Amino acid sequence: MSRPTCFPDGFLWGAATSAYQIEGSPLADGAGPSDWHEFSHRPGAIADGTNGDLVCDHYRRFEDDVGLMKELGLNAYRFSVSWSRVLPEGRGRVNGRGLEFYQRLIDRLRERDIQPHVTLFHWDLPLALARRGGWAWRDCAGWFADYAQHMFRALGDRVPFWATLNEPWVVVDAGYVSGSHPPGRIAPRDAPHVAHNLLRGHALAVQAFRAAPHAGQIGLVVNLEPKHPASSSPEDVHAAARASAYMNELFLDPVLRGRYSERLPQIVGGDWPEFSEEDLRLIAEPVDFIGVNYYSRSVTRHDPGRPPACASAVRQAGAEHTAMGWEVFPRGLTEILCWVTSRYGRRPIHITENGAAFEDPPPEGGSVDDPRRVAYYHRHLRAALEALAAGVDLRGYFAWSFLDNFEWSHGTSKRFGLVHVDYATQRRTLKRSASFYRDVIASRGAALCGDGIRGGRAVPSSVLQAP
Ligand code: IFM
Repeated sequence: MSRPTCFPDGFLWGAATSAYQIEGSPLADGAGPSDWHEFSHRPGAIADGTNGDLVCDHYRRFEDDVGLMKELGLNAYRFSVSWSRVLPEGRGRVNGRGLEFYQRLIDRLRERDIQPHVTLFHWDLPLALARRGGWAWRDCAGWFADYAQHMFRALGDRVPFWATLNEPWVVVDAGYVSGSHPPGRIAPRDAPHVAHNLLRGHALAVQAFRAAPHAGQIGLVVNLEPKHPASSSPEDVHAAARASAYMNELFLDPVLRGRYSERLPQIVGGDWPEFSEEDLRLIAEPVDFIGVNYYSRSVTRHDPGRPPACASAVRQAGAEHTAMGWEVFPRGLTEILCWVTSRYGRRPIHITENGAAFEDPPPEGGSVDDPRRVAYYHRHLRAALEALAAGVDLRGYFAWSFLDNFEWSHGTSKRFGLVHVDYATQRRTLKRSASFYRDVIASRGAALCGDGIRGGRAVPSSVLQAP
């Protein structure tokens, strides 16, 4: 196969955000509270004491933000819908004004030839449902599908791409294993049921989508990372395999292979519940694409003190790390895309998130100088090209994130944006990574080849070396 030096026609060039992370005004115009609204106001829950009350004020500034997207040359924008804006109690009564916000956003995007890529659940669960047990409650799946159906009816004629769930693994792991996200519990016995109900909700929503004629496509978004053993000892090799089963196979195996990974019982101490064949058939409802969120790899060692996979990550001395402490490892993107393709068969993939938080300097002269983020994007986009060369059916790339935003339990202290946000004045400033990405998009990737980039300043070749 000849080596592609640019991305195919029709490739989605996007950036991504999520509702609670950027919108602000969480209770405006009849919206109900979400579990994240409640959680972020708990004393001590968020590292820097911030919350989603205002953040980027996107709810009121979305028209200007769409203008900025156009300036970058994006042809797609991935965002999520706040379930409790549309259904304040999570079910039953629809809040027309909440729905209108998304209708107007989508209309503005379409006027600018930017395709909406809509995620239905990016972690903010209506508080009314959370109080009844959230995803640990079997009925939550049905309520999610009902909400999805409202969205398909209202917007199905103008949304080409839908994702049901974003990173369900984080909902399980951070919500029920580490307790750093709502409901903030350490309840590992609930974790398999939460995972299963998320999958049932996903599948019921896909069925609802298929039940009416929609021209669009629907998929699931998962976060994946290669798990590399810290040593060649059998303990570490097995630990890496368990960690991969827990993170990478937990959701994709049942959706794409019709059964849970055979390694899961080892992970939950032989306690993986017996789920019915009927549920498993439902969960395997075919999807149109898989969304992959990629940030880093994990070098893994055996660690009996770290359930459920009894594995922990080892920081790589000498490697570059982002402000999140995540190793910069571009080759891992190629590796994980090839892994999906070989384990589950060649199928359309969107990179639905990829990006990095760094400690950026303040804006100066109308720009923010973020050379490390420029290099991060440069190297990961090249890794995406490598995946195409290896035969992966890659259809799109979404930078995380369009704007600096509320990074969950870290609050606004971690900045992932292509666009800097001054939270006090709400002023937006394009970072140099945004100009770089604009050049890549304009050249369909050709600007990635060779050492330099057109437009902005060149990236020194030393920065672009392996890994
Ligand atoms: O900010 C998050 C996003 O909400 C989900 N994926 C990972 C991002 C960075 O942590």
